[in-house]
Amino acid sequence: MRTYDNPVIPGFHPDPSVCRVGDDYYLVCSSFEYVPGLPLFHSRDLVHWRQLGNVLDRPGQLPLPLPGSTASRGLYAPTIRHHDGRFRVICTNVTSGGNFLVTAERPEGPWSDPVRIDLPGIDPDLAWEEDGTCWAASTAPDIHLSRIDPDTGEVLEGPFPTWSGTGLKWPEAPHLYRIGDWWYLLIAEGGTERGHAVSIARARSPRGPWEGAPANPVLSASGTDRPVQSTGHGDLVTAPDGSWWMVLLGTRPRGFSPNYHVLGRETFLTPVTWDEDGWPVVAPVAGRHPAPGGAWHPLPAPPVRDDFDSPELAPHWISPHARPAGSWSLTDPPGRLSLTATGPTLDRPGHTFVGRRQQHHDCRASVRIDPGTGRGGLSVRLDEAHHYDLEAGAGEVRVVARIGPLRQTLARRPVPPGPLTLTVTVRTTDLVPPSPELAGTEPFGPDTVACWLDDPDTPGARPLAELDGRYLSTEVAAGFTGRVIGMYATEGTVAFDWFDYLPTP
Ligand code: 6LW
Repeated sequence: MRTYDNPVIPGFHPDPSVCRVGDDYYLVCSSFEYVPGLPLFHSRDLVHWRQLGNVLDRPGQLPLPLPGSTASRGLYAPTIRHHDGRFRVICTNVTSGGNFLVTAERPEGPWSDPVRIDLPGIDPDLAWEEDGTCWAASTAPDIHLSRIDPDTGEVLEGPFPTWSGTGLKWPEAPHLYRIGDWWYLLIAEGGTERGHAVSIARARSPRGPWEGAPANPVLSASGTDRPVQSTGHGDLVTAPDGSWWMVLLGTRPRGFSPNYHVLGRETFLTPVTWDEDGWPVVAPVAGRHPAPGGAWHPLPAPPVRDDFDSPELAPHWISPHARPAGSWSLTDPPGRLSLTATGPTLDRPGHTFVGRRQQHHDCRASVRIDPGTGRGGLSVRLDEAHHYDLEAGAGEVRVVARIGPLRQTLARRPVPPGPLTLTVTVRTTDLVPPSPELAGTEPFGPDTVACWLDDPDTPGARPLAELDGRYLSTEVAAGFTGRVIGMYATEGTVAFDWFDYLPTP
């Protein structure tokens, strides 16, 4: 039997929302403080996803830099729908401006400038009645419904409170669907951490009265030892064969008690069936499931190397807070990514950084860098207060760890002028006990981040430093994002000839 592996979109890709148009599925995720904003994916089978672009990909769609933006602020929980021949994405910029809607004829864009909508709270959703009446749900902090004009953003009625779950904390992430003779209201509750759950209610009209499912919550990993935890924030979709599916977020904690997760909240897929009373039965999320029937469209593995020979940066390259013109170039000289420092430290917003999500627990990233007279390198980051940096400049390479209020240089090695290869390897096994006294005890996990100047494959090669991955986990740093590995400049201009990222066995 054909199977698929979860997560279907690994790495920090939370709050997935999906729609189907014919045989094609489109999915968007939250992007928080990173730009470009709202990654948009395409699939023909719900399992294999390719990033088409980003919904908010040009100045003018967002106030940039996101004013006052700090880690895990910015863009939260979009919903994507296709109605009347147009794609619509509704989302919240929690840093400035609140709720807004953008539209496009084609998912590749161009997406419109945002239309502001005065909805309360976060996690907005869109649904239409057959006569064209448009409903927007949002979380404020309970679930509210408003009747809106999606073209002008005008609120025509409401907001009024509606069904808000079974009493678990943080009812949020509403999605309203017309299915058969019922309206269903799917929500998340329990908080986005280990208590996360999905619950559902139904009514004959969006105005209620709502009746909760007897089996609520219909999905939760809470209190289990399943490898996928924190499951919630689901969105439903049907396949052309009539089968039902839920995309949702989950985490993959690792290590000894307590567990840590380092890749953020990822996008998972799980099958849904309906019981005889018309309630959905959501399969607990596993690492592997029987695949959807029908179409099957595997994609080639993404290239390991980006040579920076294209005229544009690929859509998976993201930057925290802003990527101002003048801070980066693919043409000066051509075939390289040149980064020019906009701030002197990775410890505060306003620095120059271009990275990609770490998507695998075991992986390797390398760059060929010419620091010239500048300073820059390769960094694994969760936010400004949690990052490990392998940095070249002023005739040396050094490893710097920033963990909360602490910043320490762990290793230095003199190097001759000219290009260098810097490598970071991440391995699941924690080889570094937190202190010598604990050597030989259980691995504390979740992983080890090693920084190399020498080729790790050379026999006898040793890393400059090995760091405990727990400090780059959500459990330590808090927040809604995950690890990003990237190139940066903190002084002058630094040129990158290529960047390699590969999952390792
Ligand atoms: C999002 C909320 C949530 O707005 O976390 O897991 C918040 N769910 O619905 C940020 O992702």
